Amino acid sequence: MTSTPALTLVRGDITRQSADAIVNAANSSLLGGGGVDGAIHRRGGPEILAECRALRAARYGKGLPTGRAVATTAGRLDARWVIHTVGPVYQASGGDPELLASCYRESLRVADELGARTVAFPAISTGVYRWPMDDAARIAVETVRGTPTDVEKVTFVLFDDRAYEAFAARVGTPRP
Ligand code: AR6
Repeated sequence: MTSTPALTLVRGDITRQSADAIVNAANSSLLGGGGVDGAIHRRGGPEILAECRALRAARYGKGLPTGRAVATTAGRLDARWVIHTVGPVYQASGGDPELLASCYRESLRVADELGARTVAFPAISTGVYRWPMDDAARIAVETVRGTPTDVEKVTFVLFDDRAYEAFAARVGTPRP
């Protein structure tokens, strides 16, 4: 493992990003849903869901556990892989930061297995799963900075100003 990746922030739609791997904020069924998950399956096309179904049948009949990650093709997205990770539901998990950190660590581990060098992440668990944005941004940035990986560039793709500002506050502005 080389070092820790360079961090970039983008405001926008993760399905419009170009990266070796795009991370999906999935649920344990791996069968799709709303938010990022819905957008990825809509734009990526049916190939992704077909692989998710095959993974379920082969290995995750009881569901992919919270904090774990697994890869499929990226279908029509401008990426080679989608890495599906299951974020914790804030209330049900008691806000345990380790579970959310695990999503980022496990996604980077899967990215390393694949040989991905650029990875795009959404703000996992901050939508339907209702993790408070500032705390989620802190956990995301600290975890990516603290995880040795061969991934060279991580892009956090933030859907709105509030998310972008929360992540920008954590990443900080580069010193001149
Ligand atoms: N690109 C980037 N970010 C997005 C996009 C997009 N296209 N769409 C939404 N966001 P969520 P979760 C932001 O709900 O909280 C699904 O139904 C959104 O504003 O997608 O981990 C799954 O199937 C928010 O900041 O994921 C699960 O059941 C962040 O992405 C459940 O939702 C995450 O919101 C997972 O909930």
